[in-house]
Amino acid sequence: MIAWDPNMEMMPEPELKKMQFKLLKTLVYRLYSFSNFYHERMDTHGVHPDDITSLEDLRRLPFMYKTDLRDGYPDKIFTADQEELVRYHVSSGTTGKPTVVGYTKHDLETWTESLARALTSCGLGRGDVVQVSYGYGLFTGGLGLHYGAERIGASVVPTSVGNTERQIELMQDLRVTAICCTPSYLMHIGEAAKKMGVSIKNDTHLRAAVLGAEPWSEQMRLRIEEEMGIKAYNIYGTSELSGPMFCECTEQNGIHMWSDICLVEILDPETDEPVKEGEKGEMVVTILQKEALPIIRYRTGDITSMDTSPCSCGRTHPRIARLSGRVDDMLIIRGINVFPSQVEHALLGIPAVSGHFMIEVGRIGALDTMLVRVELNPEAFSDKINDLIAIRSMVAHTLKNALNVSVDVEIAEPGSLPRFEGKAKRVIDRREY
Ligand code: DLL
Repeated sequence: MIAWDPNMEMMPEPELKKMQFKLLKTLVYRLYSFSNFYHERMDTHGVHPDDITSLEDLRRLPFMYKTDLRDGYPDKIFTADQEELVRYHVSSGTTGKPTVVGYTKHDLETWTESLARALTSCGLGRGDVVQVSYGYGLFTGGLGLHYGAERIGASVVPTSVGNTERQIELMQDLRVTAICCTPSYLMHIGEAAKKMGVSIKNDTHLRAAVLGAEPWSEQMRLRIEEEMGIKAYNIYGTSELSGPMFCECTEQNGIHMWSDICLVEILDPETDEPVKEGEKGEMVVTILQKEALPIIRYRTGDITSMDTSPCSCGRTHPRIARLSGRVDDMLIIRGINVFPSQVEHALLGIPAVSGHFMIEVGRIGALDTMLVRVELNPEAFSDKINDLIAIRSMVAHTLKNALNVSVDVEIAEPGSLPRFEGKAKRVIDRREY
């Protein structure tokens, strides 16, 4: 078994727990002393750093939500000065404002090391040629995996997303052995390759894929592995935690959550009580070592279960199961997180449209589609087709700007979309994973 950091990855559990407690205690004292946000939160919650006397006392600390980052936009809750920051990444917020994550040099180092462990645990290393087809830029996927793959000594092909035919040519010409991208983009690459008369299985050197950033199923894994003749590994992370960080090992039996980097709780989202091991609940994560944007008890919204039994790979860090859904209504469209509340927020800024809308999500081939049906106000509605076309393209433009993803727009007559008596159900998701 090859591990990137064997001493850490195979540290006996009691030692790991001791380390976690020390890190937690230090973190809480630091934040209470230096962060107004955390100081006030802890005071309001009636908890003082002295109250943290064991790992279990983590539960006494207040939760943190995505909305806290949005409210702190752009950097109000950072605990490092701007001069100490070496990177920003930005992801979708729940409404108008995105969430910004800052990184110090140390934060980037921890993130890169976690990815070096992750990629090594999928059997990759020096000699591999890794094509990074996650988006580069504000999204954490591209740059995160780029630095992780360089760290393990692999040769990186930084293709980012798009230009699919060229990606396939490069994959062949540079003898790419591993690809990192969303599962749906890999399926799309597979389809495009077929059209070009290229068999990924027979005409390339690809042997592994590191797939994440959106939900995918065990059936999809089997299909990808069979069709492409590769091993497909599940990688997880969120921008608030730093980006992709946690991954399956070659046992493909759960995602290892590095215990020196984070503390994981699985809670019943209704009662906030921990569920039993193996039962599903919302994953709540505390990042133990983060300088610029500390994260304590972050409600990820992701549903999974935990397994603390030893993994046959020898790693002692607990594993989470494949994610099985979200507690909120966040959608992931072509790798971009979209909240229906963002759609509503953007639409309400357009005087011609009423507050009634519906979202239909589907898939053509391997690519996600999103259609937003928008009802117009009676005053804005006209039977002149050109007027409607102009409104439609204006709405599509506004939504693209707000969501960072192109959507189809259909204009609906006033009064024609469903009205809801209880909770509005505005999203129809027809995708199969
Ligand atoms: O998607 C980070 C990432 C990049 C992960 C590349 C893996 C690979 P965000 O854009 O902030 O960050 O989206 C985070 O995506 O809360 C999950 O709901 C979903 N997600 C991420 N990985 C997986 C996965 C990146 N393996 C949100 N399976 C998370 C299912 C995933 N959902």
